[in-house]
Parts: sequence; C-alpha cells; structure tokens
Amino acid sequence: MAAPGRINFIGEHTDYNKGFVLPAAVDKRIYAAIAKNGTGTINVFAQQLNESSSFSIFDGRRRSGWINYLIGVTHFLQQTGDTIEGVDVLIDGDIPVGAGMSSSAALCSGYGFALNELFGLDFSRMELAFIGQKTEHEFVGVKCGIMDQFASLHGKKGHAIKLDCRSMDYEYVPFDFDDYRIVLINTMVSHSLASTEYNVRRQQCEDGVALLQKYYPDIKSLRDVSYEQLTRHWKEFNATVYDRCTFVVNENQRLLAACDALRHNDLAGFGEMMYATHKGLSKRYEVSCRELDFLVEKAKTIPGVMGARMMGGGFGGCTINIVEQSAVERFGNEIAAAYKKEFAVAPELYDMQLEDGVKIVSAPAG
Ligand code: GAF
Repeated sequence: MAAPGRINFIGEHTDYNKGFVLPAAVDKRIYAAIAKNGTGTINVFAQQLNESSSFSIFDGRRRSGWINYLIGVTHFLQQTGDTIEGVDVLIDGDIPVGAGMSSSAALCSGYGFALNELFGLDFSRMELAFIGQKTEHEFVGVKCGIMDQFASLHGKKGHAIKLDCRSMDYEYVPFDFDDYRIVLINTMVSHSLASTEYNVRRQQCEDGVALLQKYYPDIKSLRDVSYEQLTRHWKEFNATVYDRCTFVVNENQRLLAACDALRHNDLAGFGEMMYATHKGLSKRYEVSCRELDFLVEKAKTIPGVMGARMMGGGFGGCTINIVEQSAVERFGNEIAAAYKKEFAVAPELYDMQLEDGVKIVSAPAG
C-alpha cells in the first residue's frame, strides 16, 4: 500500500470552517506491507524510526506516540461492527515528518485503506478519510479539518482538488503548466506549538461564529460569513478573534478567485494570491514564524518565482513555491544559501509531482 502526503495550493485553515481548500496528493509517500497473522494482535514495525509496537485489536485505549494513529483507526473500523483480525504491519516512507506534508494523515488513510481491502470491509474512501480525522481528534488531540486525509485518499495525477468542506463535493483542477515547477522548502523547524495553537485557532473561529449568530441565526460557520457582516460588528469583537475571522473570510474568497485564475492559465494572478495568503496567515492568523516569513520574502526577490507562501498548519514546516522551470536551479541555490546564512541550517528542497491517492502497490522484487 502506498499513501501520499499532500500539498495545499491555497485555502489554509478554511477546512474546519467548512470552506474550500485546494490540495493535491504528491510523490512522497508512506508505504506499508500488511499480512494477516492469525492472532488478535496488531504488530507494527516502523522502519524509519526503527521502532516496533503491538496492540490487541480489542484495545481501543489511547497511548502516546505514532502507534496511536493505528490504534485509533483500528478502533473506529471495529466500532462499526466489522471484523478485523490481527495483522503484521511494516511501515516505511519518505514523507518528511513535521514538514507540514501530512505524514500522519497518510498513515491513517493508508492503514485504514489496507485493512479495508484485506478484510473486505466496504468503507468508501470518504468514510476512511473521516475515520482518519476522528483518530486525530480523539486519539491525538488535534481538532483538524478533513483536508489532509481527503487529499491522501482522493488525489489524482496532475491535478489539484477543489474541495467544498461542507458538502464534500469536489472537483479535479488540472495543474498542467509544463514550464513551471512546484518546489517546497523545508525550514527544518518542527512545529511543536502547532497542535495546541491549532486548537486555539479553531476555538477563536468558533467564538467569532457564536458572536455573529446572535445577529444572523443562519450562520453555521465562517464559511457563511460575508466581509460586510464581519466589519459591521467589528466593535463587538475581541481584536484577536476579529483578526482570525477576517483572515478566514478573505481566504475563502481568495481561493475561489485563485481557482478562476488557474482555469484561465493566469499563474501570475494565482501567485499574487499565494503571497496574500501568506501575509494573512502571518499577520492576522499568526501561524507563521520567522523562518517561514524569511523564505517567502526571499522568494519574492528571485526572478522566475510566481508565488510563495507557508503551507499547512504553520509554526514551521515548508513553504510552497511556484517557480519557472528555467529558474528552479538558481532559485534553489540562492534561497538555500540565504537561509543557511540567516539561520545556520540547511533547508531541504523538494520538487513535487502531483500523484494519485492511496493505492495498493506490489512489493518491489528482492
Ligand atoms: C493541518 C490540518 F490537519 C488540516 O486539516 C488543515 O486545517 C491545515 O492544517 C491548515 O489548512 O494540516
């Protein structure tokens, strides 16, 4: 089984506000080999970490660390009354952990998908995505949206996916710009603040919704809020909550405009919106950090860069950059050198391909 990580072009922190996102599955993946072992125990070996762990299929208790993802998925698959037996699992992969490319969502999506196939459980890809999300919520404690699990399961080669996180309707948007590359730059800062601050942001958005609902009972989430409604009541808001809500309301609109730009092959317009998203995430949503801001500012000065922004939950991880093919080498050299000079750390660069979602692959020979 191969489960991809994801990138997100635009639409950040909009998923749990029931708005739109534009992610894509990529060519960095978690691989798992899974076989029934005739017992009631799940035995897992994580190659990258050189760690093993086991749990009973009936034991749905939370533990610490990566095994939680597998306990959670097993638990929720079992809850529906389906029968799972023990399996041996070997996990490996090349998604950089902590880089904001959703290695944990890939793990949950891929593991759930593999058990689904092995035991003929009949869950749809969408149901598996929700099981992965529920695992994050209840076993890991991060109240994430649905974007990451959805993207890992629904990716399509050469395409981004415009997802409506309320209706769960989605549409594949081709990203076929032969002369441009999607380059991620990893700050190598791992986002330790991310899970607590993530939940705080979510709460602040809900606080904003609760305030506006007094005036507009039909509002269910920030997705339903217009900029006019928000500004009309600004005096009643706590200033921080107001900033958070402003970012989300703008970001949703920006995503729709960005999709139009893509459809019209307007990569320059699309790139400008990426910069605007970064500014909002940094100044109003306050989920960026000095390293991410530095990379985006530097990217703006290098010829051939169409757009750049921080990607994912924030507080570290990667920036996503759209760069002219002919400028990629210079871009990589210049930005890596500048970053190393500033922070004394060499960033990693990844040239991304958009790929299919989770699938069964045969083991390499030998
Ligand atoms: C993380 C979450 F898991 C996603 O659901 C999403 O909210 C993202 O941060 C921010 O857009 O990756």
